[in-house]
Amino acid sequence: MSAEADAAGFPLRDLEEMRQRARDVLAGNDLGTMVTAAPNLYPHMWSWDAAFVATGLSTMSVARALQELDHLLAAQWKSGMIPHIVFSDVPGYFPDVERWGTRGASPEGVQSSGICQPPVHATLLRRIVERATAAGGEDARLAEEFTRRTLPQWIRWHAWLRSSRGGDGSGLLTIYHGWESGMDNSPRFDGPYSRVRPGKMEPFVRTDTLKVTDLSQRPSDEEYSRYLWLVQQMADVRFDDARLPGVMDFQVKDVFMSAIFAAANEDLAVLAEHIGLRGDAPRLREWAQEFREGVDATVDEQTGLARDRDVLAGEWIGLPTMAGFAPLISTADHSLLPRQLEIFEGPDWTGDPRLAFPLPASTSTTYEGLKPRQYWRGPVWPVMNWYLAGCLRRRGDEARYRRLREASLAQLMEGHFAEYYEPFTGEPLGSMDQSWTAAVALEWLADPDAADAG
Ligand code: 2M8
Repeated sequence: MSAEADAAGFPLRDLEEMRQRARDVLAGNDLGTMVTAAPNLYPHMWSWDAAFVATGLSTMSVARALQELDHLLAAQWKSGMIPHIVFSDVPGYFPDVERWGTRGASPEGVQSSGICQPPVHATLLRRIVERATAAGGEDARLAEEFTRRTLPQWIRWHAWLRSSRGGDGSGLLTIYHGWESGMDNSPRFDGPYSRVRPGKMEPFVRTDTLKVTDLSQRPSDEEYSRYLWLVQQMADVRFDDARLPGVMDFQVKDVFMSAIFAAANEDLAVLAEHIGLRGDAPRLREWAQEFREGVDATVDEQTGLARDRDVLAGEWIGLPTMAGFAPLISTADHSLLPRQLEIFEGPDWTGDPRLAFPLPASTSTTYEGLKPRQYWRGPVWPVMNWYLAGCLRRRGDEARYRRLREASLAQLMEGHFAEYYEPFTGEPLGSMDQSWTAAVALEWLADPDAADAG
């Protein structure tokens, strides 16, 4: 995997250089108590980014990793919701806290958005705790103290998701904005968004397209006006959970987020047991089971992929996106796995010989709507590769984990730690020095077997 580095140092020379650069990226984005999601495009803390960033930080310092999660938890709303953005004082991101209109709704002294993101936190906290426990000494003590102190907050977060977003017995969580999925403009949401008709609202000026100036890499203006309309609809009811079902133009049962939730409930149960709070575990395991079953029930027998549901239109959304692999994250039904894995490794996904690296793109590479350079409509996302590989490893599938690790490290050798990559050329796209990309690079490298891949 060695290559001649150019004057600017790209591509990287070896894995040791990758480790050093990834550390530099996180250090460069660190404001002290928050690592911003990216240096320029995203100068704040994002909820699911922060969880990935914390695991990356824990490869260097468990104390700093836990501080990151503390910063996120300090923004938790009274309801239990963990907001998707915790704003720093750095200007230049739109929509900012004023546009969100969350003052008064978020906790005193906190500036946040008013929606949530996928609940990967308990899963990644479990990973940090396991790392710290294995290290022993002060790391183990800190991790245990943190878990004991914050467990009630994580449980409140899950309880809020279960009751406000998943209380209808479907075993699926509802999102009211594509931003809540984290896969903002995935074609999964084209149908639901087509029915969002923005009414009268304040004009706005985007800042993202000032930073990523190749417009083909970002969502369109039309998409943004729908995003902003949904923000306004929520602000109009003061982000009151009980009123959202009655007012929101966008309501989707998100299968990928539901699978993440199922897995995270199991992980939170394990954490509760780890600190001796066995009483909380049964309820968390019930939720895990409920959402596992909810995800499994969405699988389309014809395509073998899991589906979202457009609540307002009463329709399944069965497009070939990464969300179709939700059962790989959560299922306990082993009869579903062979087909899912066959598709995952087949010619529409990681087995497509045209790929620069055998890694899953955000939509199938043979999908007619594939946009290989555009955000969640086709590019490969390093953070997702690591998360999915971790799910496979948990199932004992070490061979597939290792293959994904090898391909991911080969991809990241180009050296920019980009937000996402063009699937066929490997071109880095979106933001460079994206924190969660650097964090997962550190995670891949922390695996002792990673040395083999060099
Ligand atoms: C992207 O989303 C934000 C809005 O939340 C944006 O485009 O401004 C998504 O990729 C999301 O998943 C991610 O958490 C965020 C920060 O990396 O950027």
